[in-house]
Amino acid sequence: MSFETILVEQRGAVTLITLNRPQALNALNSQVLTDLIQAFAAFDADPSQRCAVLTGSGEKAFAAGADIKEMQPQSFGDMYGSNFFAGYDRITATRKPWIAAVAGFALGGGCELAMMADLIIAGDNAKFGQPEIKLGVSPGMGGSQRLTRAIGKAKSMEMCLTGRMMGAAEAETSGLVARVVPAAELLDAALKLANEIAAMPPLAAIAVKEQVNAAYEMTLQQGVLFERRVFHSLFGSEDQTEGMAAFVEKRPGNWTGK
Ligand code: CO8
Repeated sequence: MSFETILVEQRGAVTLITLNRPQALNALNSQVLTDLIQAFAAFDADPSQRCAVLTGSGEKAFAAGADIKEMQPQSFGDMYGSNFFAGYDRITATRKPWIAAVAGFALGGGCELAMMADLIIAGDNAKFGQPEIKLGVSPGMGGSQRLTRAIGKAKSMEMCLTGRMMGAAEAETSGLVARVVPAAELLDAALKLANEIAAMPPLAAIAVKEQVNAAYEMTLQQGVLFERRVFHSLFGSEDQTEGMAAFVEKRPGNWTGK
């Protein structure tokens, strides 16, 4: 499959998706969204693929935001009428796990896209920010919600109100990213982690993702009940039978995803 604005490559059970508009610091225009929707849908539908990595091209930027030049002439009617960028909801609906590997700028929509991932790994040169206020607008792809849930109100409010960028070290201590690695090692580290996740029983991986995401949507009591029911349901899978037998027999599990 070939795309105008992204590169997609299967590396074993891992799909690597690379934003590929380096001349515009990977700014997210409508074509990027169209391409990403197709790539993530193909990844989700392909049984040979177990985990994905989304990254930017080059070390300078993951993505420097939504494409300002595309948005500049738009009116309220254009934005509201087209439900501009609502298609990103289709990417967050991806059922299999995926990782954002962020080097350089992840600003505005770039930061918001990274936060749609199940987890972020950052290069030590990563810079996260929600600078939309400087353009007379606000976050629009989930930044005010996901950043606040990730790092808390005080830091999120400060970043969204001032556009201040947060470096990789602060992003790690604040809980925005899972891990920071030297920028030159970012892709290898992300692929290594993706392969580790890809080697897990696939139904359990989807179940874990649903459980952790439920923590953002439910009360504690509802979430714990949901978790327990998902746990119970995995006892209907072949991989549960295999996983527990493999433990008892002291051998690695052989997963069927059934
Ligand atoms: N959109 C379009 N083009 C961009 C963008 C962008 N977001 N960012 C960079 N570019 C382009 C530049 O225009 C430039 O192109 P050209 O050479 O043709 O002039 C090229 O990329 C390189 O950029 P710079 O020369 O500016 O590179 P610098 O190293 O000097 O600066 C920065 C890098 C600091 C990242 C700078 O480019 C910058 O500030 N970019 C804009 C960052 C920003 O404001 N992002 C937020 C955008 S708004 C947004 O994301 C809203 C999301 C919600 C939308 C949802 C709608 C429902």
